[in-house]
Amino acid sequence: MANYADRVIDQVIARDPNQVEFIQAVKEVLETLSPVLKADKKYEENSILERIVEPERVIMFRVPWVDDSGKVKVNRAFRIQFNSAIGPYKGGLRFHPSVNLSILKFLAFEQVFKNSLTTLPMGGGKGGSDFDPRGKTDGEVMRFCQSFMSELSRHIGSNTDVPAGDIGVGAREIGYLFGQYKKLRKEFTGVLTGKSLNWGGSLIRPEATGYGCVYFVEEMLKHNSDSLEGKVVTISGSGNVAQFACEKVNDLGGKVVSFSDSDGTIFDPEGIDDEKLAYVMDLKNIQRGRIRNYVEKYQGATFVKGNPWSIDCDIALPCATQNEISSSDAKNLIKNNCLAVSEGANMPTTPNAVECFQEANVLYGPGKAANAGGVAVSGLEMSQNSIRTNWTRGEVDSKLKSIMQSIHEQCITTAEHYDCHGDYVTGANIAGFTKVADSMIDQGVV
Ligand code: NDP
Ligand code: 2IT
Repeated sequence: MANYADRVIDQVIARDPNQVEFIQAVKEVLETLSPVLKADKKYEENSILERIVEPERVIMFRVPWVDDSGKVKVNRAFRIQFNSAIGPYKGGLRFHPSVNLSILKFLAFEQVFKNSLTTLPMGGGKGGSDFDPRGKTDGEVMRFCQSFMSELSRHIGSNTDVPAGDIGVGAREIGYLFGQYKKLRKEFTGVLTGKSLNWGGSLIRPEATGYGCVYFVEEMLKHNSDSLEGKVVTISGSGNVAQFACEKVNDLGGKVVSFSDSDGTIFDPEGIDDEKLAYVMDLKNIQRGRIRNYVEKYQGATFVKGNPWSIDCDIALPCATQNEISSSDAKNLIKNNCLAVSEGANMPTTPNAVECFQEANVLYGPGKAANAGGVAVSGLEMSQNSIRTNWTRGEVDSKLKSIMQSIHEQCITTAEHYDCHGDYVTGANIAGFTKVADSMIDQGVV
């Protein structure tokens, strides 16, 4: 008879055969849990896997809004409240035309284990809509956000479910969402994170995911008696996570040579220093332009279609989206002697590509560990809101750094404990899982 994890994977596939991203994420976690499931039968006796793969609640709703020409548009939106065993649901909102139930369930499932690793009391959730903010005016984005929140506000709260940003949801969107929540509920609470500083946001939250991803790779290198100093780094994406990953690599003496978006990649062999990064931040965040504009300003750089994974590098930081490193990309990176991969994005590496990295002994930091800095500082924003205070930049940054160090330590010691030396995937999955699973057992069948 198939083992417990395989049987539950089969049930998930049978139940939702079309949810390919969700199935991928479930397999990735469950396939690494065998050592702990074998060592302690309580998980199987309590049907923990059957319960942990099923969201506690899925909310799906219509978002009608009016565009600038007066036409009524309709988008579809979701909030997946996946697991609240260790705290209120917590996780971002994604606005992107590709958004569907499978993608949000995979993201919410990942979030459960990621949040557990942060050491903070947060359950897992995710939400979003197939709305495409690209090419929309501020007024259109505002009306969409207001309509979205008119429904979502019934389902969230500072002690029940606290959304934040993700792809397509940044400071502008969080502002419009917060304004509408406050108006409808007549309360000023920490119901969203990633808020602006003037009205309850935390210093370092915008930087946190990118900084955290670089702190994580720094820990992996340190653990192998190496450092970021002088390393050539490729980064994909050019949004929030990519920008602040670049800033921290520069800080720590590395050289970033690429950014990308869904149109293609810019390669700057001279390195994207802080001045060029300031240009990219203005281009992407204020002008809302495309990354290809970079080569008009900096003549030494080139623009190519496709992703950055054929560029020579010591370190790769995928910071765009899921499944952006295929096995042939992984083979390219390995051929070019890439030492380490730290995932700023969620599930950017396909399962075959993960295998390639592990076989080639590339240091591979999976997203649920490497990009947990964002949600960790969201947790710190919730704490500051609750006690009505603001910590300094230095205070939040040093807490972020120690959380990333603790996540690295949990990965290493858990992998070691189960005889999987240096396997960050197994370490992260088992460490994230046991805290949530044990809490579910404590709380009974709910
Ligand atoms: P942004 O919206 O700020 O930036 C997203 C970037 O990724 C853009 O450059 C975008 O290019 C590119 N991108 C998005 N979709 C695709 C695609 N299908 N193909 C190629 N490029 C694409 O989002 P974030 O930087 O916040 O998020 C990036 C990743 O990091 C996501 O995987 C997200 O889940 C993850 N993450 C984010 C956290 C956060 O705190 N923001 C926390 C943890 C993880 P284009 O403009 O062409 O779409
Ligand atoms: O994927 C993620 O961890 C996020 N988008 C951040 C979630 C959060 O609640 O800050």
